[in-house]
Amino acid sequence: MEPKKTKDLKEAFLRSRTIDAELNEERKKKQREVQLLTLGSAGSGKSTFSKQLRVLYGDGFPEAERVKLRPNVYSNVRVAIKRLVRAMEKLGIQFEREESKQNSLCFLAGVFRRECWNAALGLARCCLRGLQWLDPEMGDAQDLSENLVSVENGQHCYELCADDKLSLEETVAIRALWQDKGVQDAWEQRHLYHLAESAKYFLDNIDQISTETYIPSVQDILYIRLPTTAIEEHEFSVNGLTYRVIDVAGQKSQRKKWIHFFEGVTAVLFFTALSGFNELMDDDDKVNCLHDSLDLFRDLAYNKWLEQTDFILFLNKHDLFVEKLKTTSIKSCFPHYDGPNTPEDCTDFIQGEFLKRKPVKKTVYPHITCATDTNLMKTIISDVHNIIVDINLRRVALL
Ligand SMILES: Nc1nc2c(ncn2[C@@H]2O[C@H](COP(=O)(O)OP(=O)(O)OP(=O)(O)O)[C@@H](O)[C@H]2O)c(=O)[nH]1
Ligand SMILES: [Mg+2]
Repeated sequence: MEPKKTKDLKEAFLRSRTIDAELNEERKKKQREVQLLTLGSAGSGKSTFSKQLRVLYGDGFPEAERVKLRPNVYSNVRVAIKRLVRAMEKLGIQFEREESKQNSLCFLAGVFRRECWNAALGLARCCLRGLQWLDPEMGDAQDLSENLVSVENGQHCYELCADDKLSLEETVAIRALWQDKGVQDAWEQRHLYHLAESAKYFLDNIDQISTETYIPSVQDILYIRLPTTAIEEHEFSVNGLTYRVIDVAGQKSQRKKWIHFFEGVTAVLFFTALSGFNELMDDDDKVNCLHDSLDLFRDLAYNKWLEQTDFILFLNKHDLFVEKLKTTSIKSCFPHYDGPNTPEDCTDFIQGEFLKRKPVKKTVYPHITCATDTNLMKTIISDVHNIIVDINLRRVALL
C-alpha cells in the first residue's frame, strides 16, 4: 500500500497542476478579451464609434434593423426644425418669405399635437398599469396605442402623430422652411444655441427620407443623433480579440455612474469633439463644450481608479472642425493662442492642451478622427487595435 505521505504529495501535486492549468486557461481567455470604456461629453461621438465597430466587425446593420431606426431620423428632423425656428425668435431673425410664417405655425402645431398624443399615451399607460396592479386580469399596457387608435378619432390622431411617418403637410412645411433664408441664417449662427450638426445632412435629404419606401442607409444610421440614456454594452470580435465596449451617457448628470465601470478596464477611449471649441453645452449653456471636455479629461486622467489604465484619445469631429476654422478662430476658446488658424496647427495645439492635463506617467495615445467616416475609421481602428493588443499583453503579464 502507498504510504500516506506519498499519497498526499501526489494529490497536492495534481491539485497544483489543475490550478496552474486553470490559471493558464484564464490568462489565455484574458489575452483574447479586452474591456473598453468609451468616455467623453455628450455628443462627442462615443456611440458613433460603437456603430462603426458594428458596421466593420458586426452584422453591419441589416435592413430589418435599419427600418426600425426610421423614427429616429424623423425625430432628428423635427427637433432640428423646432430648434431652428425657436432660435430665430431668440436671435430676432425674420423669415424671408411671408408663407414661411404659416409653414412654421403649421409645423409647430404638428409638434405640439405629437407631444400631446405622446403625453396622452404615457398618462393612459400609467393609469392602465395602476389598474393592472389592482386587478392583474386587466389587458396588457403594451397594446394601448392600438386600443387608442380604435376609439373615435383615435385613428386620425395616430395617423397625424405616428413617429414612423412624416406626413405630407409636415414634409412640405419642413422643405419650405429649410429653404428660407431666415432659417439658413439661424443655421449659420448655430454656435449660439444647441443644434445637432447632422441636422443639415437630414434636412438636405428631406425629399428622399420623406418617401413611403425610405429605409435609412448605413450612413444615415451613423448620422442619427440619439443620446445614450442607459449604459450599453456591445461585443465584437476584432482580429481574434473579443472587444467588450461599454458605452456610457455623456451628459453631466449621468457621469456619476461611470465609476462603476472603471474596474477591469483594458483602456479608456476618451472622445472629444474638436468642433465644440465655439459651442455651448446642451446640458449647461454656460459652459463651452471644449473646456468641459478638457476638464473632464483631466478629472479622469487623475482618477485614482484609472491610475493604471492607458487612455486612447479621439480628437473627433475633425471634419466639422476643419469647416469651422475657415470662418472662426480658436482664439474664441483659447484667447492666449497666437499660432496660425490652420487645421494642423490648431489640432496640434488642442492635442497639447489635452496632454498637458494628464499625469506625466500616464500613457495617452491621441488620434485625429471623424467617427462618421467608415473608411477613415477602418484605418484608425486598425491602429487602435495594435495599441490595445500591446496594452492587453502588458496587463495579462502582470496578472
Ligand atoms: N460630422 C461628424 N459628425 C459626427 C462625428 N462623430 C459623431 N458625429 C455625430 O454627432 C452626433 C453625436 O454622436 P454620438 O456618437 O451620439 O455622441 P455620444 O458621445 O454617444 O453622445 P451621448 O450618448 O449623448 O453621450 C451624432 O449625430 C453623430 O452622427 C464626426 O466625426 N463628424
Ligand atoms: Mg452615446
